Amino acid sequence: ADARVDPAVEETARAIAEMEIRGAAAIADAAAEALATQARQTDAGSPEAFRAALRRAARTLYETRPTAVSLPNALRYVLHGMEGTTVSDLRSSTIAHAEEFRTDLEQAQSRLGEVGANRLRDGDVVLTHCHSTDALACVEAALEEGKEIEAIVKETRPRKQGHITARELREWGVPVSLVVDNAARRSLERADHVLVGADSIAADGSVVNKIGTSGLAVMARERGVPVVVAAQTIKLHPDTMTGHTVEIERRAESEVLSDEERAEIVGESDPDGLTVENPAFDVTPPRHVDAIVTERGQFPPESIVVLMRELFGHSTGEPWRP
Ligand code: RUB
Repeated sequence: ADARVDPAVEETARAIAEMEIRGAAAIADAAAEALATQARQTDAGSPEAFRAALRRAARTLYETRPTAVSLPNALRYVLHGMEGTTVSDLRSSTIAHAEEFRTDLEQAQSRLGEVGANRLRDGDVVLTHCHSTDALACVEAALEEGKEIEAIVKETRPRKQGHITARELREWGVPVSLVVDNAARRSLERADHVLVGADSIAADGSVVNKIGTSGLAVMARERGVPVVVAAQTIKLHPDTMTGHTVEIERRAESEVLSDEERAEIVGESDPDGLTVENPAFDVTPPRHVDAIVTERGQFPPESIVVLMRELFGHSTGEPWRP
């Protein structure tokens, strides 16, 4: 009975934890791929050992980052697809489900893009935060329809994911103004939409996304600029239907402050007197969100729970528990 986690799964987990693989959709895709690899590589002698190996792999992946619900949703989808009474049946059903998940993910994103593109008019300026493949899918679809789109891209400290967004938009020929995060309110003067992604969406329509999204949404409301959240349904957080909250990841001080910078601030004072808070995400309340764009159409945030019940009514709890 070999319930060892495959080295390739460990490597995917490391890459997610260290943000070489990042963004909710990419994390879900990599996790499903890793489970398929685990299924292929496990030389389990019994169905029980096979199941145990897959559950351990899922747990290893689950423990990397806590906020993007696409990760447990992906793990649950693949593990629930593990069917059969022999190792060989379990293996093939798991691999098939992982592949199905990954194909669906890609198709959902392109359908979502077409829905989101309907909101964008020729000549519009979108203001983005962080890097979201779901948000960019809306821009891409609009471009394919022949619309001209411009972008104001927030740098997104401390990890500067705005650079990834800017690079992708430039590849598509979109004119990009890169701005520091502090320029958000001023930049809203010439924005037609705020367009962001999501890591998790709660049952009340709250949107959990990169830190800074909620402040941006408040300012956009003040300026009368609509806030559009592009999020495939795997971003819906089923546990929030039963009152659980979404855990906000806190990341290392080193992302914000180098050792030298710390030493300079602290000087001769007690080093414990300086702490760095580095939450990676924040919560935007539904009243500051104009629309959630999914592959199933566009929803006002207050009614997203209907979709959540339909799609995830029975899937809550830790993914490796039946
Ligand atoms: C990424 C982030 C993105 C969402 C959506 O945070 O907040 O907006 O994950 O991305 P991090 P996508 O860089 O910390 O992972 O639409 O690609 O799923």
